[in-house]
Amino acid sequence: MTEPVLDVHLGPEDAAHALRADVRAGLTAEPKWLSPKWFYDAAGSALFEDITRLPEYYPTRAEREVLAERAAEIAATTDAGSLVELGSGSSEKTRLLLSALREHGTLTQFVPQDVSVSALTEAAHAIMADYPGLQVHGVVGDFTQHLGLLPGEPPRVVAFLGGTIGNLIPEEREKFLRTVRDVLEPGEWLLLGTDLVKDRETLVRAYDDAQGVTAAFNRNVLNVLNRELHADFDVAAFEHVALWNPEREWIEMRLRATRAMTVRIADLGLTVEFAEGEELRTEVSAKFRQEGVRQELEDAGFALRRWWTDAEDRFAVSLAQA
Ligand code: AVJ
Repeated sequence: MTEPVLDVHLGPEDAAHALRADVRAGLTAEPKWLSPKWFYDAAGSALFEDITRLPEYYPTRAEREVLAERAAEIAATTDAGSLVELGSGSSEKTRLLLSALREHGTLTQFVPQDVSVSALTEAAHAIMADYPGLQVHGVVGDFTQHLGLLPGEPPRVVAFLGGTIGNLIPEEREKFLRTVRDVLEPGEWLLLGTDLVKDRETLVRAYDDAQGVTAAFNRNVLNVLNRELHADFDVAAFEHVALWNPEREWIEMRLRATRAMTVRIADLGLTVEFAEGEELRTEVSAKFRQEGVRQELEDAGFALRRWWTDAEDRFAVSLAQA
């Protein structure tokens, strides 16, 4: 069997270095924070998969509905020669797109990008098995850092799905969109998934489900720190918090210390104090409006060509052109 081509821009040492720098910055800041990047070890990725199947967590289903309905139109509008998927892993949605693009007849290459070599290799093999003749060229890297070197037969469609752009704060978003625009040639495409602003109840429930899966996902980041940095967080002593920030229009996930604690992060030579009730921010998940998305895309040099939502207007998929 043919092997997928893999470009590796990010070795295990880079990830370890980034984790250490990030954790030191976040845990010595006031208020304390951690990057959502570190949720996704094997256990965290499995918990996220569980989240996507929760009754309260509508974004995955809503986005899938839009893609299922619009995949053929995406193919016809873009004539894509390659599909580049940033933060790949959402294999089911990828297949909706690949199938429609293959059917349309223009697609020769799939370029999945992810931070994890193992996830990428596995996904690449599965796709190659199901799409004979499709060239798969994986890129191991961080989508906020290694976009300069995106391969792909033109015209490329860069897909950034799931609403993951909402995990970036506005300044990071601006930089990210600019970078994507700069690696594309005029006429190439960005397919962007964004969760939409809606009533507080629906939003908070999606991030604080009845079964406590999101709570487990949130706390798991402390397991990651305990294992990777030899920290001694008492994970059970932190409570899951999800709240809607109406000014910023984003959901914030936090971990609240239920008692005063001293935590040692051995690999950083760092000791961190938590007061009882102190909250550590672990994620922002921004929600969007059409005019905001249009403006951010324009500011980055894209033109919004299509805007599609699910039947309940919960989630949007934008097709923008460089
Ligand atoms: C995969 C980043 C889009 O922000 O909704 C799910 C992650 N966090 N539940 C999101 C997540 C809590 C998810 N993204």
